Amino acid sequence: VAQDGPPDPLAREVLAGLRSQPKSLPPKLFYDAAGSALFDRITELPEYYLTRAEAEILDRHGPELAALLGDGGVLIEPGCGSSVKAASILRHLARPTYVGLDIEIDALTRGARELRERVPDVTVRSVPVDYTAGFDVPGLPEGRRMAFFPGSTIGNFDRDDAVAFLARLRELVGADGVVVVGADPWKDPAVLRAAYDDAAGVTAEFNRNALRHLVRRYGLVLDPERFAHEIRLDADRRRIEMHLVSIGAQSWTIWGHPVRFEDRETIHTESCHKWTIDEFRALAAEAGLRPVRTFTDREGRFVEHAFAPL
Ligand code: AVJ
Repeated sequence: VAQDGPPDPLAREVLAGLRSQPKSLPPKLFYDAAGSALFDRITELPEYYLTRAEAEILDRHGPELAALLGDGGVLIEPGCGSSVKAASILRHLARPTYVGLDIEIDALTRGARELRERVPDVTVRSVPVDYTAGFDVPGLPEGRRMAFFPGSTIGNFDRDDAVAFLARLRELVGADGVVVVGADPWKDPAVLRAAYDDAAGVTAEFNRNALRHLVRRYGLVLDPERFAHEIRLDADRRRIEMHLVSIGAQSWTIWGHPVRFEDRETIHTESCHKWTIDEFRALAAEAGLRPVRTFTDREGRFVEHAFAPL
């Protein structure tokens, strides 16, 4: 089996990342069922302020966001996360449609069920697609469109890719559409570091789950325990990087290809960009979007941006 080369597109991406210099893995690898459960635990950690701050914003400003979409509107969420977030907008509307895009069918099904419980009036469509690989969504119903990309997931993209992704969302919603994006701005490095290197070690487990996922999904022979969780802050690039650091030198054979690690060599598993409000607006402008509303939580830790096509 292992000698046959990478069996699917994800495996090809994994192999390419591990054979490049520096080594990397795509952050979507975190999110099998176990990783999604770990992420849910992260959102409840005292140090991880993002989810609570955004929930406060959506709770308080849900009606205003809903007004930007309007009754009968279509909310499209790439990578459907917690249905609570979409519900905080949709519950203020009559006859809304929700369209979830996700690679993990389980996440889609669970999200759809939970959303129907929270918003009885909603029509739910699920589209199984890897949105990071580009997408089009055929047969969308009539009505104004809002693309909804909460949680600071936009931060996983490098700047150029974030611009390209926002431009795609702008096209998806059309001239009278709205693009709503949650973004976590740069702040005190100690606060950022703690949020990504929590005392209970949940984020470390989440990071290692990228490798555990590979072991479970493809039967690869490697030991996730021989990698340590490491966070790097890069203030100039406005980002936090997650790495897995090799403990000692090691060699694996992955789908017939040798992959060698020197002692302390790292796999870059995620970047989380932290653009300030102005930086993010400048980035969105390059994607052909202009700010219409900007909401923050009371402590100013998190930002929900609403944009319209220029
Ligand atoms: C799901 C991408 C928003 O960047 O904060 C949490 C992922 N990584 N802890 C983030 C994550 C480490 C999270 N996003």
